[in-house]
Amino acid sequence: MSQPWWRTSVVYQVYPRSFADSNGDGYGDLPGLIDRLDYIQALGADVVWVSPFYPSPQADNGYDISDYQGVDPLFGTIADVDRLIAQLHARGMKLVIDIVVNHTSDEHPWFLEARNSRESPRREWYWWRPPREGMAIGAPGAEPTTWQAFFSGSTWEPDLATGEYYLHLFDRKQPDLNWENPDVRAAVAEMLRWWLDRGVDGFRFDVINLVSKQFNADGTGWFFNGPRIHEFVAEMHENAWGGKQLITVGECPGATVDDAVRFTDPARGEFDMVFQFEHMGVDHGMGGRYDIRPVDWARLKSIMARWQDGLADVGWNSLYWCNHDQPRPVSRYGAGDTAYRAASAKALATVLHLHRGTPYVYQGEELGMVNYPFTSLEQLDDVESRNWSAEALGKGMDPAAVLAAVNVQSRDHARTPMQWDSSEHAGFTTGTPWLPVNPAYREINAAAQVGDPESVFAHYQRLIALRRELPVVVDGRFELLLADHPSVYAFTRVWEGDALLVVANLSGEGVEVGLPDGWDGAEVVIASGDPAASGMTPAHLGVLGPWQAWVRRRQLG
Ligand code: TEU
Repeated sequence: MSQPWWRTSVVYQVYPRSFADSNGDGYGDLPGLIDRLDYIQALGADVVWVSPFYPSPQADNGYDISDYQGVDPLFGTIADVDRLIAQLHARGMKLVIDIVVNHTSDEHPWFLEARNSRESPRREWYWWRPPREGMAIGAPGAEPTTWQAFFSGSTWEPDLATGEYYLHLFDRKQPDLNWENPDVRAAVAEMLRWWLDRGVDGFRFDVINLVSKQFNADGTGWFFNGPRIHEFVAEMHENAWGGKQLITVGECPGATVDDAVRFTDPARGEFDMVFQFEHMGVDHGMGGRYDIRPVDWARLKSIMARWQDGLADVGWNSLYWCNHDQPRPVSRYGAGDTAYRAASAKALATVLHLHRGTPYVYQGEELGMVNYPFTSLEQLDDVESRNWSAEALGKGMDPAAVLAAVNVQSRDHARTPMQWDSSEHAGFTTGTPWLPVNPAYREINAAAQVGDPESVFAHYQRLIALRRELPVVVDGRFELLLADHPSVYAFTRVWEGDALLVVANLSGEGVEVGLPDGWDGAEVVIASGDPAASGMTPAHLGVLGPWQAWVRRRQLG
């Protein structure tokens, strides 16, 4: 059987609102993206995933959709999508669109109809429940379950007009669709087929493992990987794209390796890969993402290795350090704003791209963009950060501590405008950008890096080219070395006698480690950082400078 095309692909994620503004309104748009396709192509990515551009009240920047088959005027027109598809295809590239069907906007006509009356024919498209026995709607504790929403507060919003609560796992403006209802599932499949007819090549499914809910009348239940999840996904696959070769990725918070094997086993006909979250939780404490812990590399490596092993024979991994929901990796895991910023961006990229799976590059990651230095909570736009800050302040948390937490974790770090050049607003817009441009833009921008062989951008180009060149990068078996080392990330990849050794020092201090024999004199296929900066005599391979990384290749005898 021929291998699916996406096994050699690298996906570039665009958050359209922050990528490139063509009309000076301060918001990025689809024509702006089309103007920048040469840049993405030059990087070497062959698939572009675009975050939602559909009509939306923008309560969650488009992840609250009020019409699945249109384009918000903020981003352009449906003709722009057609042009985007045509221009990508002319370049041999593909388009992945973002499908958000766990919930709609509360302004979607389906929900407006559903909330009209208890008898509405659309009522059962959403989750409606009465208050607890003997309690008045809206009274504290009357909610049908004690579930907490991802964006703070209860998952249940009282609808006083009809006397029932509706379920929203995210913001109250994002009511959850009821997938138990076959009409909902049929509408989703029909919508997906409509986009396939327009020429899209794949889908990224937002929080798709939350669509099956176990809701018990006694107020217990759960919604991660619910009882019918695999049935729902397989049915959607069959009805929407059965028999077609797409690229599909399911975003699956809370999924285990075993869940992922089930989701991505080709024989089951569900997804090609999932976004898992285990490695994103490595700096979160029990209190969630704003309960911040230092990054523990030994733990992070063991998580990554477990996913590599678990999907080695069946299924496939997606590989990412960041996206529009995560802080910038250079600030989170790397050297931040220090002299080693670029070296750390290269080391992190080297490690990630040499794992087995499909790498995702989030806009600006390829430039080593950094977190925004927020000085006041007023500057935040992100609904998650704003709701969490309000709740934390309400509970009496010290405002300075609240600001410090969002300065590490806010989703807005990923959402400040793309840094194209050193002109005003970093070349993102001629107007006033909807979120301020990171002050680091004069130093960190695309114009300064494209064409410079020493740049972070050039390093990403080399890593992406290597994947196309060497089957061992795509298929090689992964073996973690130095598992307990607190800062050195080292592993081998082996495929039919072709072997790679990948070594990176993820710290600002020189280190010395023992590496397996036989690699002295092996061909260096990619390298970054300076061994001499270790302060030690680089007498052997295991002496590494700060944030130094390299990949060596040899044939096994
Ligand atoms: O994110 C779902 C998700 O679980 C997290 O990444 C989430 O953003 C949260 O911050 C965890 O702390 C997806 C989208 O990627 C995100 O942008 C949306 O806000 C969310 O679903 C709701 O559609």
